[in-house]
This record gives sequence, C-alpha cells and structure tokens, in this order.
Amino acid sequence: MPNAPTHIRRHLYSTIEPYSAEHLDVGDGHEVYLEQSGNKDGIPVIFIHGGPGGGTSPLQRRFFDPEKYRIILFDQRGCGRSRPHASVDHNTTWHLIDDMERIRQYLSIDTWVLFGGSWGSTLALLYAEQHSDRTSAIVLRGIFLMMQNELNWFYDHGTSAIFPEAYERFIEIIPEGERGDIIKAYCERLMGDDPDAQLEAAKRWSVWEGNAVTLVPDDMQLRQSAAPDFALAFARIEAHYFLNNGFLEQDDQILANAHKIKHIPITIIQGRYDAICPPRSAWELKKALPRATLKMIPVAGHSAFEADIVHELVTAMDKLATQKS
Ligand code: STX
Repeated sequence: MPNAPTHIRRHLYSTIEPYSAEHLDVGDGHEVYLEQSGNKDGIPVIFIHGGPGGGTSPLQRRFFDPEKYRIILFDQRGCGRSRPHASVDHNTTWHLIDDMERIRQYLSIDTWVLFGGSWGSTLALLYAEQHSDRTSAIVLRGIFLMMQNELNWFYDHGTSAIFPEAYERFIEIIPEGERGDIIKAYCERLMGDDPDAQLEAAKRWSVWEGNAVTLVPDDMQLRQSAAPDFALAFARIEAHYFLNNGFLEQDDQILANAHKIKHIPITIIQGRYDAICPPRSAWELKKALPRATLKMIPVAGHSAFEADIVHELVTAMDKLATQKS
C-alpha cells in the first residue's frame, strides 16, 4: 500500500455567505460594516484587513473552516462599506483598536483569534499589546511594524528599485521640488478641494501599491486598485496614517512592547519576495517574540492569496482549531 501523502496542498475553503451583516455605530460620526459567517458557536476569529483603508472582501472569509470558526470581518473606519466613505476625521490607530473592542463586546466574545496581514498585522499586534487578555492566538502575514524604515523602503528607495517604471508613473505628478517627501506631497493632493485632482492622485497611489502586491502581475489586483471608490479610500486613509507614522508614540513601539504578548501563540507567515513589506520586519518581530513561529515562504510576495501563502495560512488556522476543540 502506498503511504498516505505527507504534504497535501491546502486551498481556500468554499465560498460562503454571512449569516449576519450590519453597520455598527462607533461614534464620531462613523458606522463600521460588520459581518459574521461560519459557525455561530465556533471559535471567534477576527479578520483584520490591510492598508489601512483596504476594506474586506468575501474571499477573506475563506481562510477559515466554517464548521469550526465564527468568522468576523469588519471594514475599518472610512473604507469598504463603512460610512462615511474615505473619511479621515476621527480616524487613527487608537480609534480602530477601540472599534475592535466595541465589536468584541457587542458580539459578547470573551477572547478571540486575531488574523491579519500587512497593516492588518500592525493593527493586530497593537491591539494585542493593549488587550492581551482578550487575545487567544494570533496569525500574521506580511509583517508591517509601522516604522520609518518601512515607509522609506516602499515610498522612496526600495520598491522603486524593483519597479522603476511603475515608480515613475507614481511620482510624475509630483514636481521634483516636492519629491523629498512623497507622502506629504500626495497628502496635499488627496486632501485638497479639487475632486478630479484627488481621484487622479488616489488612483496613482493605489496602483503603485497594487502593482507590487503579487509576485506575478495580476490583472484583477490592478483593476481593483484603480477602481475609484477603492482608490479614494485606500489612498486617503493610507496617506493620512503614514504622514502621522501610524499615530505611534515611538518608531519601534510594536517591538518595544512585544514582551506583553510573548505568552500568546503567534504564527508569522512571510513571503521572501514581499516587495511592500520585506522580510526584515518579520525577522525583527520573531527575535522580539522568541516563542513565535516564523515561516519564511521561499516563492511568494505580499499577497495573502498566493498558493504557498494560502497553504500556510489555512494550515495554521486548521491547526489552531484542532488544538482548541
Ligand atoms: N500597506 C500595506 C498593506 O496593508 C503599506 C497593503 N498592501 N496592499 C494591500 O494592503 C492591499 C492588498 C489591500 C492592496
């Protein structure tokens, strides 16, 4: 008899519809979109999306076994289906962390699993450092620690060396004299009162990032990045957060507070060729969290949806479900 295969590639779970979808009033004039799918009595997991400003999509429900997990997705302030669209008023990291706590209490959840990639990893780590007693486990992808060296990499000298032609399209609307601070220059256009100039800047900002998400160019990703509603929220919110360095008190805040979460089971999945969030941050995080598991994926970029990344994320979530049930 042949041996059972020792390595079966995992794919996303099947498409599912939410059993509940609503808007939650979080104050300050904001209403956030909140949905639940899977098993009402399952292990609660909150999906924390990227950007900031990226919003959620139905594909993101599919990392989790719907028989084992109570799957919670929400659109952070100002993006996705949250209202008002593209608003940066009362929109900071600390508001988002409070919104997550509000959602947790509203749903009567004691502790939950945090699942986030990219900016979603930033927000997951900051939430956990503040609410470690509410966090049962964390699964992270494409680590972003909201540090100045990461912003310099993506908006200045790093990604631009890999995608020079795309970078030229990104910076060509900014006069040379303003290119010393691209984020600030973009912010002025994205927050200005000319709607056409706003949208033009938003599309270029969003396409610059969309272009670098996948290892292999992906038409669907690029169309999504250029879609006006997506681009406007994504660009305005990202630029607002990055101009303010994520509203952190110190550049290495996440690493400096890592000791607060060292007892929590943490899995880090990182694509080796992630051009947006290069592996150095995942490595620094692993060093600050010696008990965490870091999986460096040899053939993968930034996207959550590349085959080897999906395999690792689904495997990590399945393993957690087995340990907890
Ligand atoms: N932003 C990283 C981030 O969270 C610097 C992110 N990067 N791309 C995305 O999110 C989308 C896939 C949502 C475009």
